[in-house]
Amino acid sequence: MTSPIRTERHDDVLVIVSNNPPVNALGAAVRSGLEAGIKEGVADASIKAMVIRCDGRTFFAGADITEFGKPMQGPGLGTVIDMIEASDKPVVAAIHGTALGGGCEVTLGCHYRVAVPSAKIGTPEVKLGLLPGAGGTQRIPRIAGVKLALQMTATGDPISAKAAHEAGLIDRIVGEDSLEADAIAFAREVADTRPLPRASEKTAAADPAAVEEFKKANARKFRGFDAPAANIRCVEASTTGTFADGIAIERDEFMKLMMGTQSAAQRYMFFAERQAAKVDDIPADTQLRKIAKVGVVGAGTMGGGISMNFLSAGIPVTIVETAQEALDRGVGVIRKNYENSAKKGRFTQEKVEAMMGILIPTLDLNDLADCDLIIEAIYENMDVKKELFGKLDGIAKQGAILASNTSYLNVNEMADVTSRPGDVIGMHFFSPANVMKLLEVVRGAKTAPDVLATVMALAKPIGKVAVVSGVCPGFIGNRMLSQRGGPANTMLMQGVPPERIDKALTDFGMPMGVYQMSDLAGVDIGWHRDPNRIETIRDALAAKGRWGQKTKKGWYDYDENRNPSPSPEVAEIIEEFRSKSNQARRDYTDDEIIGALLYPMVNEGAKILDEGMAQRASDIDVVWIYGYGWPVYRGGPMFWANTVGLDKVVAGLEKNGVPVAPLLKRKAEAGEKF
Ligand code: TC6
Repeated sequence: MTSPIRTERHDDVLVIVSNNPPVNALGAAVRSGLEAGIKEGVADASIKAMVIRCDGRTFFAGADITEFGKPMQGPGLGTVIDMIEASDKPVVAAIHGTALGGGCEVTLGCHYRVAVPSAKIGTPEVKLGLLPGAGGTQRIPRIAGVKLALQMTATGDPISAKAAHEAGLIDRIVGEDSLEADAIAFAREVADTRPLPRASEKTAAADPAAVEEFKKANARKFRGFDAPAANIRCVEASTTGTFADGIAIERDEFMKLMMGTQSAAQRYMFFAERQAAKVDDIPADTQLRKIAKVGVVGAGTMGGGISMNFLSAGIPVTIVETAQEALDRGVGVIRKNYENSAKKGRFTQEKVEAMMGILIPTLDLNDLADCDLIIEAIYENMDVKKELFGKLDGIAKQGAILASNTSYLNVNEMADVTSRPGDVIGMHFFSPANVMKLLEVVRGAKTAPDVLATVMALAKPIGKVAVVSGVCPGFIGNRMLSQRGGPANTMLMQGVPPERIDKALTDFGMPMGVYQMSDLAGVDIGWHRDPNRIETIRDALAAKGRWGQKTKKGWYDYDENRNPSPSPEVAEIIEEFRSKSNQARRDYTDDEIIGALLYPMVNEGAKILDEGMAQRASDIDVVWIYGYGWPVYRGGPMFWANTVGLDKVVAGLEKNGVPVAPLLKRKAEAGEKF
């Protein structure tokens, strides 16, 4: 097999080039090749300096994640980097694209770094539940200080070439189109400079105040995760001992994380997210339809949020409402959201104007005639939606895609009122639609393959993670969510207070509990609005005006700042219902609460898989991570069920009298996983 690494001689400079598509991951062959390249440069007396660069779209984007968890082949990355640094001839990293993780660490082992202006550099290992374990936690603080090292390693967010240059991580910004020539010229400039700057020989100054401030500022973000604290410990260690001491601590912390469930879950999610974009029965080279202009029907919360996704990506949007006032309100909200982001420094006011400049508000549905994709975001009523689809069928140009943002209705019924059911699809955005990353793409019975492929491909430029769902009530996410209401109510009736149920879920890592979510959405949603008809606890709360956060009381009482506290009135209402029922009191541990609420969801996930409504278990996990804030370090409900043990899940369901899905039962009996 030919090596992905080649060397090219430019007089007295040896250029070591990696060509390992798609992202130049540092797999075993790349590491061996790098080692050989450095040896060649060191041994050749006519070579005075070396440059490391990559072909293709990016510098090394990190270790090859597919090798993790398997026996190591070839030289370790840390060994290769140490060897680069030990070279007695200067080595220059020539960076384009994204120098990430191990790729960033390779640059830090080099004596010098040059980068094109568009390059980014970062250590995203924390997002895989890891840390930069090839010396990154020790070299970054020694070059750029503790503060930036904490930021880069523990948040994992990359920084621009400009910021890296200012911090000393990049020595020179070079021409966007002349990276190799400029890197070679730079290598010649420094060819005779001695001593060579070696990060491992520098010291990092302790900065306890910066560490404390950083921990405090990120406490909420890091809650539940193991890796950020490990990154912080390693960076702190860079200030207290020798480089070798720091490396020993880094190794130890790295191995602990690598063996743990959290990193396994986070690495699984990395591939799950990318896998979700693929539709098994549609070839990757399917010709896509061109989406240059989008129409959105409805300028309410959903329609506005959906429009923002396209405007932010530079795609013009025609937004339609039925009344001027509603249209003005919707457009006003979009502008306000953008201006708030501009105030926070996310982009400039000019960018706000540019995005608003490609938004065309109208009251005339006929203005959608030139749109390539039309998404309806009107209220959830099948008759109204069908009527709209009938009209759109008469207005939309040939080849336009007609999409519904419904969260549970049957997309096939909408498709069947048109003369072009192949062009109809579901695009279920999650609220707030401009923020939430999940897009459930609902494949109707007659949806054409190129329509599905086009919508799946569109997700990336608008910043969404798309998952295909078949047509079933509530699709993947809401269908599973609906399974936890019943068990939660049973627990209430057995004397478990709502705040205990919610706390078990938030301690598990969910952003909110069942009742906090109900208060946020509105207790009155779907309520029959007859205050005299009180059949459920929810009816009783709604009849008393306890509609949730919007009325400052729902399942909880809320203060001026929307801080919740348990409500004595709610406790009384629940007790009244409880005493009238025949339910005996039952104590639940937190684990039992979690089992009672989440095992039925896993059970439903198994049915969804068995029915072919989801392509794969990992797609279900992607839905839950990006649509409902399931803690990524637990890997989504199906991955989590594997870690619990499917036999235990089955036993828990049976104990609570829930019929077990055949697929779940089969897998548990066979000792298999999802
Ligand atoms: C590390 O370095 C630890 C070091 C310590 C060692 C001791 N490995 O995202 P895309 C695949 S940990 C293997 O769609 P983009 C990806 O699965 C690593 N495969 O492209 C996909 O495959 P598919 C730290 C990888 O242009 C294809 O490449 N580094 C890796 O949207 C294209 O990927 C990171 O965490 C990898 N490292 O984004 C960076 N990376 O086509 C991870 C990608 O079969 N990577 N693939 O589905 C990224 O963030 C992005 O891939 C990107 C490019 C920004 C580099």
